[in-house]
Amino acid sequence: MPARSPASWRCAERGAAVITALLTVALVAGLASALLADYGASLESLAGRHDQAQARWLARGAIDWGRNVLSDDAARTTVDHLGEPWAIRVPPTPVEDGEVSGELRDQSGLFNLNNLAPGGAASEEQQEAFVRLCGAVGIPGSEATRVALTITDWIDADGVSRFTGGDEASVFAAEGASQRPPDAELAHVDELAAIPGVGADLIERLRPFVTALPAPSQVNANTASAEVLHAIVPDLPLDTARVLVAERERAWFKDIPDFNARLPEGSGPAIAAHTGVRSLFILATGRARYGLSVVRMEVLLDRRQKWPRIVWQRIL
Ligand SMILES: [Ca+2]
Ligand SMILES: [Ca+2]
Repeated sequence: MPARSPASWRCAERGAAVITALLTVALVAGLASALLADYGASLESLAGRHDQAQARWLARGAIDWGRNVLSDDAARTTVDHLGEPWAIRVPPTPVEDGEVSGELRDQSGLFNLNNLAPGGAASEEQQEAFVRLCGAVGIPGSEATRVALTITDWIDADGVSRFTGGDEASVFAAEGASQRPPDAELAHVDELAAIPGVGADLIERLRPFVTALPAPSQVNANTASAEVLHAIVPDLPLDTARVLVAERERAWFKDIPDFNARLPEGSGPAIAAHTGVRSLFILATGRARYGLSVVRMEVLLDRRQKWPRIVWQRIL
C-alpha cells in the first residue's frame, strides 16, 4: 500500500468516522426495535419497570455497539488516536418511545493510579510522575509527595508504612480510616475517598487526569493531555507538552521513536515501559431513555484481547 500523507490519512479517517456514525444509528435503531419486540411480548405488567428494563437494554446495546467498533479498530490498526471512529460520540439518537446515545473515552491517556505500585511493588519513577502531575494542577510538591506515598501504601502488597516503618494498618487507623488498606489495586478513582489524607479537593483536581486500571499500563502519547505528558515524560515542560498536543492533531505519533524525535532538545526521551501509542482500556458510556425511565451505564473495557472484555460495569 502506498504511503499516505498525514492529511489524506486524516481525511480518510474522517470519512470512515462519518460512515461509522451513520452505521451506528442504523445499528442501534435495529437493535432497539428487536429488543422492544421481545419485551412487548413479555408479561411485564408495571409500566415503570417495563420502561426501566427497556432503557437498560438500550444502554447495554450502546455499550455493545462500542465493543464492536473497538474490535473492528483493533483488526485494522495498531495505533490509536483521537481521529479514529471509536473516539466519536454518538449523539442522542431517537428510537421508538425513547432515545439512546453513547461514547467511548480512552483511559490510556490518563495517569493510572495503580501504576504507583504495579504488581504490588512501589515504583519511584511513577511516584515522581504523579508529583509532576500534581504540580500541573496546582498541588504543592510536599503535599503531592505525601499523597503519592499514602496511595502507594494503600495499594502496595506489603504492610509496612512508608512514613513510620511500622504497621500500615495502624497508621491508617490512627488517621481515621474506616477500613484496612486493601494492599491491592484500586478498582475506581472514587476509592481514593476512603484513604485518609487524600482530600476531596485534591481528588476533584486530579479527576480529569487520572484513572484506576486493573493492570500496569502505558500512557498513550496520542490521547494524553498536556498535563499527563508533562507527568510521564522526564523534563518535558507543561508549555512544551501543550505544543506537542496541538501538533499531534496534524500528524499522530506512529510509535515512541517518532514521539521522541519530535520532543524538543533537553526533553525526554519517553520511558518505553510507561509510554505507548495504543489505547488498551476504554470507558464506554451508554445513555438511554425509554418512556419516563433514563439509564446511564458505565463499563470499563479491556482491549488486550480481540473482543473487548468487560472489567466492571455500573448503572448510574
Ligand atoms: Ca486504532
Ligand atoms: Ca500496603
